[in-house]
Amino acid sequence: MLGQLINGQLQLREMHRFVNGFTQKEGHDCWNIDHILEEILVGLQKVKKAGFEHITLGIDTWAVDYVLVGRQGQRLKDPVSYRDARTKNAIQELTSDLSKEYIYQKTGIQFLDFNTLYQLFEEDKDLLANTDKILMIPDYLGYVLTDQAVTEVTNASTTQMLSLREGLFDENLLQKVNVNATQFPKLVDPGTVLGELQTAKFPDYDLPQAKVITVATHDTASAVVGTPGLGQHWAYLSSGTWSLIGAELNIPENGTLAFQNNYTNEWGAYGTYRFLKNIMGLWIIQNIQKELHEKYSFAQLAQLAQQERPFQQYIDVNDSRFQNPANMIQEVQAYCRQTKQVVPQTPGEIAMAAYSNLSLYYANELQKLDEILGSSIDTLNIVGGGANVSLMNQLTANIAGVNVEAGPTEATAIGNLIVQMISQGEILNVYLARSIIVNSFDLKHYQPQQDMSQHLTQWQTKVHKG
Ligand code: LFR
Repeated sequence: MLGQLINGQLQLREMHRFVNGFTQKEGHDCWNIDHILEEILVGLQKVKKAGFEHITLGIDTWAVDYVLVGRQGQRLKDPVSYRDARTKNAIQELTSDLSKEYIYQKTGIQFLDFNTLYQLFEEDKDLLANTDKILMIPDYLGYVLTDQAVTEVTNASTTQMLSLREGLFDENLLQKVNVNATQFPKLVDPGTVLGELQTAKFPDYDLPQAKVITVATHDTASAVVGTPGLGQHWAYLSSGTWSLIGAELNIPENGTLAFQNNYTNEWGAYGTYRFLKNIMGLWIIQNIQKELHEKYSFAQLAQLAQQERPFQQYIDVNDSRFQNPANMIQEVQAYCRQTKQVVPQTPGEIAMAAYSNLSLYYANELQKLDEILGSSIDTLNIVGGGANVSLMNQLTANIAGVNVEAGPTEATAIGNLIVQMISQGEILNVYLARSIIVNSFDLKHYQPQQDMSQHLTQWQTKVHKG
């Protein structure tokens, strides 16, 4: 994504897009990281062809996954996806002698079985002993492009191994998973210059001169930077493969209520914290769409759903059975059958079941946020691809009784660009950046139209007792 500030407006131009996914390799779901690298180079080549010979570049990706690098700078194995089943029992095993309370007190990070902590716990010990560097995915990509290695904090915080108080890796936790702090390159904040793109390393590509900036490399951290929340009472929902719902805090909140509700304090750009919860998100819809042989676009699926009645079944979309099922449609249907509810059959019914239950979950978490933070959130800013689904935006407004501001859909790319622009002195700070976003993109407003809170109460009684 190419971004430029022209007459005080942020302009985006999509230069290249590619599909990313994991495939089975030696019994594990692995990412094809070389493919990602090649596609980045193709994208950069297109940027140069479009006439941009000097650029800055920022890379963000999903979190928690990593690459093990050996002493000669070589990759020791393909990175395993966090959706791989290897960590299924890891939380239980690891916390049998290091309590959950201790880990949460230390890190403030939610318990997700795929956190880096549990992934490393399942790694081969000899391999770890031969590992020179443990690099988070965007740090690895930056390393290959520039030969410079760092550990960027927004992403590193999702390892569940950083100490909230000291701001460093916690030795106790590292020891538990047989790694030590020297295997992580130095911790840096978003906005740090990483180095120059080593064009000579990639002779097959005609590349621009690029200064690589370490941005908020966790995609969700970038998305929050790119969310134009105004005033004091807004929450965000970064709605993509995952739905991340929460608030931006200046002081972390890792008290008992936050712990009991498994809220996370991931580190954000500019000294903030992402106090949020992971919800299964559009992953459910993405799988449904694929299983329908991509016969319908996402927009068409939403249209079909719109013709159905919402709340025909109450589903816990965060049930781990939906994390990586062999077949999502069958999994949703089996859930409904087992809980003695109407089984959705048509594409529209299945999509509506997913959308309406995602909206119920969002509304539930807005209540939780108010309860934990003592806040009264009146506006939910929805960004990411999910902001295009008006059906869900309106349902969420109706169930939660809040205003929904939808957009921009490319908040992650925008947040990435903003950190680059701030680091280069093109934009003064994140507050100004957010007002630039409001002036640059069409945002849609949704107000509650019909009180649907009774469905939340029923869902809470039937599905989500916590
Ligand atoms: C979103 C995201 C979430 C993280 C999950 C796994 O893309 O980065 O924030 O919990 O993916 O990395």
